[in-house]
Amino acid sequence: MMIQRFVVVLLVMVVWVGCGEDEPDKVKNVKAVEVDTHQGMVLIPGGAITVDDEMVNVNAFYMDKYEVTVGQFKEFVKRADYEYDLWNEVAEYSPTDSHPMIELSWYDAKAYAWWADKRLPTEAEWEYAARGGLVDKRFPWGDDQSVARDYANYAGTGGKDQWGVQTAPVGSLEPNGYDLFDMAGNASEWCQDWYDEGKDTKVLRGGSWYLNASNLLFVRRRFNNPNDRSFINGFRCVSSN
Ligand SMILES: [Ca+2]
Repeated sequence: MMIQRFVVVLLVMVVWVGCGEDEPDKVKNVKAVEVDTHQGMVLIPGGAITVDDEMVNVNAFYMDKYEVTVGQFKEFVKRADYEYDLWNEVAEYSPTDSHPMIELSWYDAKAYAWWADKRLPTEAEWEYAARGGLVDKRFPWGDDQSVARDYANYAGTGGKDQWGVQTAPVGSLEPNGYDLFDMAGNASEWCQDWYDEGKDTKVLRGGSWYLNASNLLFVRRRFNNPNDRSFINGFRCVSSN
């Protein structure tokens, strides 16, 4: 009599363990899979730009039209089993799923971007996109500070800016020349680059709902320790493919 052999097939779940340089350690699940990876993004043409006194050539890339929202980040935390528990703090200034995600570190932003198969913009990419095709202007819409509240939620209220002590739902104000919303004001946006040579702080751009109009100027570059989670800092993603 033949001895029947039972072959046990083990289905092994492949879990990323952070072996690649761009894979955040805390992301425990697989990446999001979208049919159209450029959904909600706009194509930014390449070109040259001078940032922090350095001329940089920027290749064409896609950028999120809107800041990453609370709803999108919740979806990431749930599906990627990501460790995050500051939802009460988030709700204080970004009360609905349509508001920009805030209270997140550079590492949190980086983890989301990796999961979404995107990345954080370099500072040059961020500013090139924020300029919206205009040359040598002070703000994303031009030089006229008197119309700032048409384009930006910053400290105080007036005109289209109806948000005094909180972020506005993303896309509430006018877009720039590349159809990007909130490149000035609302959440400050984490960039990929280090701000300082000692690599202690990361670049943040775009001013914020909490800061005054002068922070919307391109010359105003902000920075924070990448571990800081602040009520004014958020992000958006880009993609090169
Ligand atoms: Ca405001």
